[in-house]
Amino acid sequence: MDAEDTIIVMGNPGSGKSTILNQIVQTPIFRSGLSFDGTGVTKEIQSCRMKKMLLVDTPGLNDDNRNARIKASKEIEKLFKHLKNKNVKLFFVITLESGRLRPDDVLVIILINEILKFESSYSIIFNKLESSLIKEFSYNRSIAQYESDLIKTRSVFKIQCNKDMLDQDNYITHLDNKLMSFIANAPYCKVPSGIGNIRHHLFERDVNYLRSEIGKLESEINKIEKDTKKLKSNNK
Ligand SMILES: Nc1nc2c(ncn2[C@@H]2O[C@H](COP(=O)(O)OP(=O)(O)OP(=O)(O)O)[C@@H](O)[C@H]2O)c(=O)[nH]1
Ligand SMILES: [Mg+2]
Repeated sequence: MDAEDTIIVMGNPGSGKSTILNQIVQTPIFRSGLSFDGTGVTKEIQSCRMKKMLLVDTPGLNDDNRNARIKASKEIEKLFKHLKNKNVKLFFVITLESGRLRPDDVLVIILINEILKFESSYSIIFNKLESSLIKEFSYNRSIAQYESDLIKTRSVFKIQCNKDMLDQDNYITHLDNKLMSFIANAPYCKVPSGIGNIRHHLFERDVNYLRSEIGKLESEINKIEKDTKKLKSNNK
């Protein structure tokens, strides 16, 4: 074990990465909060030392803004290049949508594991979970549909949604000791010496695909509206 644990949080914008780190430090060192311009709050790697831990915050990877997405990828690549051959602890912070994993979050896990050569162990923190899901939700059960052992992990922690925190900036609440012991017991991942590029364009393809599907739906709706108008005027 290294003298100092390097704790890296990763994930998509708004999942609560910076907020979690602020709870650990009990000070709003990492900027967190609502985004008003549709792009992530954390733009660059930010770190802070605390009690034999180096806490590292990263920008949300799949930002809606293409330039921010590219910048976030470059920042993360730079971080891992800097940490080459080191043992670090990697935490993906994820939120659910109607009790389901979001494909974007799964893609983040896959793309980061890809540059780490799929040899790493990592942890997942489910954040902002509805109380009904705290017991029921199982990561490995929901990941089963992806039919890949590469994205399985046993190191999972769930954080219940804190209603007081909703849309707050730099909010600090009491620190959960269970979170601290989860972090202390989380597996290490050895960063390889060669770090490739994050294939961030895969997010783009998804967005473009969605755009084209939305376009198709819009023209179908237009056609239905026209046909309905025609039918109505024929019936007059
Ligand atoms: N209700 C609730 N809101 C939360 C919780 N955790 C974080 N939030 C809110 O979610 C918003 C986004 O949190 P951040 O910590 O800035 O998210 P981030 O992952 O660092 O986002 P980027 O820096 O944009 O990548 C903030 O308004 C937080 O107050 C939680 O447990 N419950
Ligand atoms: Mg942040």
